[in-house]
Amino acid sequence: MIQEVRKAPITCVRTVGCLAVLAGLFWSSMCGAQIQNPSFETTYDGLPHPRPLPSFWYRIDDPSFNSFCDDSWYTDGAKSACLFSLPGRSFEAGRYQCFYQFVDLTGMGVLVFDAMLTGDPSGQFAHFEASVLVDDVPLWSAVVEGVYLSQEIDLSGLPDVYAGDGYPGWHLIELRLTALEDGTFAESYLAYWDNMMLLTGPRTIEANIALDPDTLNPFFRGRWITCTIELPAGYDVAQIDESTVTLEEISAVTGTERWARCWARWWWGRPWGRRWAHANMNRRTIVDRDRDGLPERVVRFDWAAVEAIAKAPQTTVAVAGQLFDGTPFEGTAKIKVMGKPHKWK
Ligand SMILES: [Ca+2]
Ligand SMILES: [Ca+2]
Repeated sequence: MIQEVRKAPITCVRTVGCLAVLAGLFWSSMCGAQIQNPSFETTYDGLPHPRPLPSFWYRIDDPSFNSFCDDSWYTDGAKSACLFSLPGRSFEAGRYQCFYQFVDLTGMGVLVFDAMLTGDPSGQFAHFEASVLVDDVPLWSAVVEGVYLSQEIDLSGLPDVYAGDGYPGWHLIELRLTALEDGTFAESYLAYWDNMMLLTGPRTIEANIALDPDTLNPFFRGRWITCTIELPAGYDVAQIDESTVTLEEISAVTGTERWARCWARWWWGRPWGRRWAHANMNRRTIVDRDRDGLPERVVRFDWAAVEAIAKAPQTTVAVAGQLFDGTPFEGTAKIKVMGKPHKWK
């Protein structure tokens, strides 16, 4: 149960104070480019009520919210940080409470964290939004009950200087719980945060995967499952390194392999034929089957190998790989598996 804090109303602290910024800069400059207390294991007794709060994290309070660190949920160490709404208090849309910290993100590519949204006592999260902001811009948010593990925020596009502080490389990371509507709610709504990490490598690109066929029929077995890989706008599918593409543990058979050579076999043994066939096959491995303007790369997987790992009635499989510059991508697709009639079993 969430115990309401019955102390004097909190004065909202809505200014990012210069002292706080300088203190953060000073401390972090001693410790290098990292988030201080990223797993929320280090706490202090905070006001307005003695309650464990995360050390090194500043906060903006609101009298209708509260926050703490404890062991009621965590994914790393033995504690996490929690922002929550107080039951019975009135809210206006847009009001929030947050933790924030200035961090030197020089050379960092990805911010990774775990989060969990829940309600007390029913367990159903509602009316509020949990979000992670970088430089006051929400780059991740959730409004649905659940556990969110290994969430990633791309930091690679950040400008060198955040206008809010003016120090090159330094940026504001903020965890926030915001009311989405006006109202008074009998339950408390909680957002937990834990296990924040900064990674220097590129983020994993979320790929859109389609399989053909996407349904396996026990009365028919083909040679190949065709897979199209679509990347978000700004990424070039021609940069996908075919040799790295896998469906679970199954390696892709790619455009320059035997399946693609078959149709061009006549050309294969002729002068210039092999070079022509390679060029033409590579062109043919880029399509736009869903006609959304984003090209897709075609690879194939061995039908029998996929059939061996697909379980009825449906299996979700991960297709992953890398671009030539090492940037990883990953996406999932569902394979339906038709059951055999009873007399066949
Ligand atoms: Ca922790
Ligand atoms: Ca497309």
